[in-house]
Amino acid sequence: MPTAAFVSPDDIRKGFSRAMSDMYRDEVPLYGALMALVADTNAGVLASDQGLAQHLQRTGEITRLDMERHGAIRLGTAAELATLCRLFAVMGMQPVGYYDLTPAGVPVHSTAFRAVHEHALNTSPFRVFTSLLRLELIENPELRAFADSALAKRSIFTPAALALIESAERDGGLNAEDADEFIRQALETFRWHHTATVTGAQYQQLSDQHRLIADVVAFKGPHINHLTPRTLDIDQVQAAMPGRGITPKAVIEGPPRRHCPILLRQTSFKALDEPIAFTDAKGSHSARFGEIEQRGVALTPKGRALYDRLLNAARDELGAFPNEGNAARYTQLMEQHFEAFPDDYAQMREQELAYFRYFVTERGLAARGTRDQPRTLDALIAAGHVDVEPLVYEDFLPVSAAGIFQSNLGDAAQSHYAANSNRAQFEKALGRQTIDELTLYAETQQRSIAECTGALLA
Ligand code: OOG
Ligand code: NI
Repeated sequence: MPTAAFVSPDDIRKGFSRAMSDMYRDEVPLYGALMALVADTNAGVLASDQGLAQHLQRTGEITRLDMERHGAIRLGTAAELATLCRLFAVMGMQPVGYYDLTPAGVPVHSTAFRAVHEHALNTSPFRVFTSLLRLELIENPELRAFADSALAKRSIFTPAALALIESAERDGGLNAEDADEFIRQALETFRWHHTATVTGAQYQQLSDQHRLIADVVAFKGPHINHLTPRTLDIDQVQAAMPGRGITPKAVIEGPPRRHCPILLRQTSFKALDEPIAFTDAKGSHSARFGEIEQRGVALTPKGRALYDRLLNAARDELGAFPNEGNAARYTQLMEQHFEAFPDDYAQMREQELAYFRYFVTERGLAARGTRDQPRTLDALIAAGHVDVEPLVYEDFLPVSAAGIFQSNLGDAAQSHYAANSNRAQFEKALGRQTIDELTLYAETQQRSIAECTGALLA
């Protein structure tokens, strides 16, 4: 029997997220500069936009904004993914969504580990985009065998981390002392290594096959490759980046700028070239980059279908991957096509394009039980007894992710893989099913409706 009370998984995640951010800031100073820029921009936006400040207050997002970030790692084997899934479970993070990046020429498939309940998300929204390399896509059999054996030799978790995962699973949690130790030990898996496990020539061979394959196979562990803060105005940050010595990629991924932001907009700066000691020579490797993002309302399947259709139409008309040369035209095409997407929360709600949360107002409470109190949700909203707030998107976008991968792998030549998307194979490696993100949004929306009707109409 445990002697001390367990620390909640949400608090372990919060502590881990802070520890990861501190480690990354020490290792990549430009990340510190980006964090400062985002903090300044967010403070400016909140000061000038009272409405937005109030809305973030109501949903609880205001308290999580400063600590909100996501990271990304790339794993080499099914066993690594399965153990990582158990490690994240100790922090209340579950695999949400399945992303196939092979159509974009990146030989991985991925999920996002994150908290799933709105209360847990407000305590710490920390997420990790986690990719598994698809070794079967390496065409050269000798190179594939070499990659296989290099990965089989490494062990990316410390013995103490493994022991603490087991005790958390066995006892149902960790006490304060163990939780602190768990955070220290888990952090080791994500640390950067200045030494590679292969020779310079082997690294080159792997890299010639795909830069990402070298990034996974040549190192002791899956170093965190970026940590992304959330901004309230991505265009402002993008414009201010050069002034702080940061060069952003040419286009912002995701939807165009709107009054009512939808889904997710992201931009990044290029990976740094960092010195590496191979087993026989000195060289360099680039993997770590910086990214920022702005989050908007989560879309229903109908809204998402409209988003995908408009995005594809704009890209088809551009006729090429967005890049420096066609960035202005791309922005223009995106704005033009997205005129077909209502830029108004009330319309999005009426047309069932997005998810919302509902909150009881003071007026609603005061009118409770009175004779002419409205009896339906729509009537309660119209009477000001219930407020409507957009439900924030917590996940990722495959086309955007591919754009981020590509800009940082610096791959001019796009590779194409014939392989099909393979969720079943991914879930077999993971040791469980991934959670459907749309179900989570629908549940959060439903809970907030039940709270309102429970408080006002019961
Ligand atoms: C992950 C790239 C995807 C995002 O925010 O979409 C990503 C990686 O480069 O490992 O982080
Ligand atoms: Ni990212």
